[in-house]
Amino acid sequence: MYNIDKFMAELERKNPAQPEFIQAAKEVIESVIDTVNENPAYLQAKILDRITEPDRTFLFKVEWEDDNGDIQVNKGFRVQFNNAIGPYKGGLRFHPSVTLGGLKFLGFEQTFKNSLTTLPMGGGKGGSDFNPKGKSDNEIMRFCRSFMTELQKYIGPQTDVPAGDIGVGGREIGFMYGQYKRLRAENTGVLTGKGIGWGGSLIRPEATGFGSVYYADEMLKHKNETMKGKTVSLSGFGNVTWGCAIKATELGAKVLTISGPDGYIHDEDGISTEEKFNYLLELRASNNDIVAPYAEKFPNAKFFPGEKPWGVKVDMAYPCAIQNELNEDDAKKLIANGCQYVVETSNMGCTADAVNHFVAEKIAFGPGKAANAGGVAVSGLEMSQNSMKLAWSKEEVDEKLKVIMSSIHSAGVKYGSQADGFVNYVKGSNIAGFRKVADAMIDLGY
Ligand code: 2IT
Repeated sequence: MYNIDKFMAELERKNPAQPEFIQAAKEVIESVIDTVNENPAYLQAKILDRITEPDRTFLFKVEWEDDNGDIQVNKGFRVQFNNAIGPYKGGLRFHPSVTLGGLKFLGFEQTFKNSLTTLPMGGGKGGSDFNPKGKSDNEIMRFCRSFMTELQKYIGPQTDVPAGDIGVGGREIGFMYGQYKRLRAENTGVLTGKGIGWGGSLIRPEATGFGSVYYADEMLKHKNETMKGKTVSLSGFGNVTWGCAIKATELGAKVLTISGPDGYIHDEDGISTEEKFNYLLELRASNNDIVAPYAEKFPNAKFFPGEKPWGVKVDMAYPCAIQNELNEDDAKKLIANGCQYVVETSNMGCTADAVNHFVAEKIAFGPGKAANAGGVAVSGLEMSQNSMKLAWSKEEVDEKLKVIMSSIHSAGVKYGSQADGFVNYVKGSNIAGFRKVADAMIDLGY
């Protein structure tokens, strides 16, 4: 039998100074501890000890030259967490906050998220402490080239397939894929999130945001509600926020906020037009990492410097920026303002206290590894298309994405429904994601 306090103390001892990894592991273990303790095969297999240890981690040096001709040095990482159900799969994050512990949390989450997608993908994550803010396109290209020169030793279309994450979009994937092809002389689906003209999948850029709204729509349906007329707050302003804003608007909701490291935007008119959606893409492409210019471009909108959007009265909140961006105080503010749905679209966007508060207050809370799985799901569909050497239409990919999000929602309901009808999606999704990986690990031996 596992004793959770003892297990967590030992995990902390073995992984010092990695608070995000411990936070992610604790949430999963709290959800699955009874399932594990009631299953002799899991106990005999020491499954918790094995599932919390990454298969391997790579740390490497990335040297590149800036526009002044000065040499710059960054850290590069790839965490191959678990490949029991398929090749390692997960994004690359370029952000100054990137550390090994942070990527271990993301690789751990990715393992269970990918399991929930129904597709055969293991979990991995990588990236660099490189800060794209203020960099020229040429600097980004030189960095990506140097990063891939080393990373290509550890990845491959059948072993480990990276993609984008914060700071890594189509432009960066292009530079990295180009370098991979130069070095390996092969045309394979070694990365996903590729451009449409060179092996990418339609809907991949939109997929995380679209998927999260499809997931939210399932949560609403489960309570006999619809998106129509709901007010929505989003954080962030990148690719994920963009996809959410488009799909939420299409389903009849009104998106009121976006945010950046500099503060948040409140747009009473709704972030709801083609022009506004496209402006989000411009903000991201500028590499300035700020949202303030939105209020200059659309003067009816207000900019609130240094603040987060969680004080705005809305029916639904979607954190879409970065881990731990929504804390317990924010959760209390949202609930006090009548918010009924929280759709965690960033990875571990809510602190543990915030999540526990939402669940205790019986707010419908969709955890990141379920709600944001649409991105990696369409990455999985991109891999399928690359393997078959064909391309599906927008409609085909979108339909598959909808089916996947609905099945992820159902898995949460199956394992997370309580006697009073409340669905604890955190517990349900963790159990569903965990079981598939754990069962595969047992089948494969050690
Ligand atoms: O967090 C995520 O799921 C991603 N950044 C997408 C990963 C992928 O392989 O598409």
